Amino acid sequence: MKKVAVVMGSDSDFPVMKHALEQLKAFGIPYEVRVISAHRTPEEARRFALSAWEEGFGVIIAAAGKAAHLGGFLAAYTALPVIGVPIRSSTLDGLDSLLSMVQMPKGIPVATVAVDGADNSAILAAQILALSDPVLREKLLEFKAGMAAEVARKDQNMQS
Ligand code: RP5
Repeated sequence: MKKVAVVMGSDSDFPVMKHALEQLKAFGIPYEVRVISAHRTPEEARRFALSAWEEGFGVIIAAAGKAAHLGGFLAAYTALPVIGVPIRSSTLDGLDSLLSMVQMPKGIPVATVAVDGADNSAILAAQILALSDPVLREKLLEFKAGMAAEVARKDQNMQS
């Protein structure tokens, strides 16, 4: 199975992004975690993105806050799908990160999830990898069935 790269702009993003790691672990997806900054370590960001495909990654998850250019920066250098997680790390409550990530110009998409949406970034990565992995597809279907059962249980509780 291809690996997922979970890249964050700062270790201060980790408390949010650990939820993505937990979700990937639950699906049995191999991953690597890196702290790489588009602004503070641009050379390393470029090197990482240029070699990510050959390194065996299938999806890149990029988390960053404030002027959150990491996802777009990596996407500029790779044909891998890049999922962006805007982090709520400034006085603007994450709206700055969201707009920096989601408003990519034509040709360089970053599949942006909600502010601090780490779980969904991992689930979306799993869905991309499942296109060529029937076992992972089964796990995703089980995951969805589990969510449906949980809602049904809550519905039942409301009625009793
Ligand atoms: C962004 O700036 C990081 O992704 C982080 O969300 C934010 C603050 O970084 P630190 O100053 O805490 O390292 O680049």
